Amino acid sequence: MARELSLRLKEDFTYKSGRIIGSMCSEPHPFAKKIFANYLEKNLGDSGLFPATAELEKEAIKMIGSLLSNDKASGHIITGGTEANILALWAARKSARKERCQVIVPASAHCSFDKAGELLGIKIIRVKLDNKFQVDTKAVIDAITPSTIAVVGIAGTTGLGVVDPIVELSEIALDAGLYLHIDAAFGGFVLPFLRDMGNDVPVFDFEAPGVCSITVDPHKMGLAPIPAGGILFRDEKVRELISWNISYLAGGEAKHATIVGTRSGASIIAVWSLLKHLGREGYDRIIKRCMHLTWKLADEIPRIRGLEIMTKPTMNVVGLTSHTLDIKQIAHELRLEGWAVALFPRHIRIVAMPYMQEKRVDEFLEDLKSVVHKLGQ
Ligand code: 0PR
Repeated sequence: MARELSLRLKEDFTYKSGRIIGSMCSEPHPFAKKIFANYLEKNLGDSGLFPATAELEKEAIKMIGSLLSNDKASGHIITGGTEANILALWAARKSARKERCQVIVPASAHCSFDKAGELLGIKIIRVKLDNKFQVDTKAVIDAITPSTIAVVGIAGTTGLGVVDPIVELSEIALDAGLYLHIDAAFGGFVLPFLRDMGNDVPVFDFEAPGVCSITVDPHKMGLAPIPAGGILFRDEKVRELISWNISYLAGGEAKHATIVGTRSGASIIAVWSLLKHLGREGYDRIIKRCMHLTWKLADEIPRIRGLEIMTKPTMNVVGLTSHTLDIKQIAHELRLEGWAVALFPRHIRIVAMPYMQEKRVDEFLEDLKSVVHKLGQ
């Protein structure tokens, strides 16, 4: 079977190859992989059977909460950023108790907000960005109507890793009595460590008083095995809004505040262990390496004639674009060379993930140069 599987799975990309250069997911940390494999039977859908695992989830949330300036946060390790964003809008809708609901999101918001909108019957209003690709806060204010229940800010956009002006959004939300959710699915495991290293990181988390919940995914920059998303609510009261009592379980009565019922305890144990194992210093070291590669890419790309970067990177995401060449063609040629880049409408996204080696980044830059040269002829 091992041989058959290796043959059948040959066509898949691997992170080890260093060829996946545009993804926000990563090869899980080897330590977390081992832990994960040991606890596959744990199910937090029936937490009464696994109270010790449930306790580790509380501790993991507390650890992540303290990275985000709130060790009183309440929440769950769930399937991913999509589930987290849906849960946040669900909590917002419950707290607003309105018939017609609208949520204001930046134009750069991840498509999971559109999924949430359809599922929850909420109209998603996308507002424009400014010239730094941050949400235009004046446009947010202008978009508020009596049906608005929430505002979303992003700390690490999907396309460019940009952080919205969260303090301003917090003031707007508090003034208007609106729920504020921050999508830090990617940036939540980057920004606290950039701050540790003395970088000037604007407030993006629970330190801003209007923030009610944050999405933060261990399976992106946290290096945890999939599935491991995270939803953190400011306190237990917000989580309670979407909590369901299940009375008949084998483990006794339990409360679910997640979309799924049966859910992986192994994910949670892996996240808890990895947070303890790496500690802040471990993550600091990883982010430092990623940023070194990011600066290399951001320096080298504009040196290639015809190419430029969309904006100075805030975190380990680089947007490559061109005024003279078609980026679709560049992405196509790079793919033919075996590079898995992400293609957005106006740019190609490169993410300097922890598994990437400098050698591979140099090879990528060489191939990029050749592709651009060929297309420019
Ligand atoms: N929020 C942000 C800011 C994201 O970038 C992503 C995923 C999510 C939420 C959703 O996270 P999950 O995939 O864990 O549910 N962005 C990833 C990326 O851009 C993966 C992705 C891409 C997921 C497209 C879904 C999708 O339709 O690589």
